Amino acid sequence: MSRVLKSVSFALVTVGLLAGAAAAGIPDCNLSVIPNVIACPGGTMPTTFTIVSSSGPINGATVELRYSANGNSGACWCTGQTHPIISGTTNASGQVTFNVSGGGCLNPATIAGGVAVEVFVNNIPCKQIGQVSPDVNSTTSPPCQVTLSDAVSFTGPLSTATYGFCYDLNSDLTVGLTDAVLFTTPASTAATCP
Ligand SMILES: [Ca+2]
Repeated sequence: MSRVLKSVSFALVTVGLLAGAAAAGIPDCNLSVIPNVIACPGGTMPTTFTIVSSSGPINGATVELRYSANGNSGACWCTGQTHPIISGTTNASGQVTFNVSGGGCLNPATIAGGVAVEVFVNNIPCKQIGQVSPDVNSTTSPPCQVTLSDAVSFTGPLSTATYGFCYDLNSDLTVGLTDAVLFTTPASTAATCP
């Protein structure tokens, strides 16, 4: 290989490495796993996102749930729960877990303005999501609580496996046994704000 060719190939490798390094911190929002966030009175239901770039999990990324004005006012917030922006940091597996303490279903398809929650990763807008909650019939002021009326609302969709945005607690686009299992503990313990 001539000296010129060596120089060119070295330069190309360098450019390639730099591009890879830059891409490593930029989220691939389609490859990342970002379900609807679950709010539960007392914050006992975790929601985990997995943030990846084209070269794998992103460690140490700042992930923010930014509630729109209508999302913020439409939810129930337990006292002490930070909002309308809730922030977390990914671990080495690219995972960040939120335990939102509150209630209310925020469906982007029915909320005024069409935006409930925007997910930002390192200040990059990544995805618009909604919020689900076992406290589906929520008030907009604490104490948020899972009560009989919530159980009554969940019973129909769960027993007939009928899809509804607010009853799909695990964001798999179906309503079924997994959602029923998730609903059981907050319902049976009448989850409420601390
Ligand atoms: Ca489901």
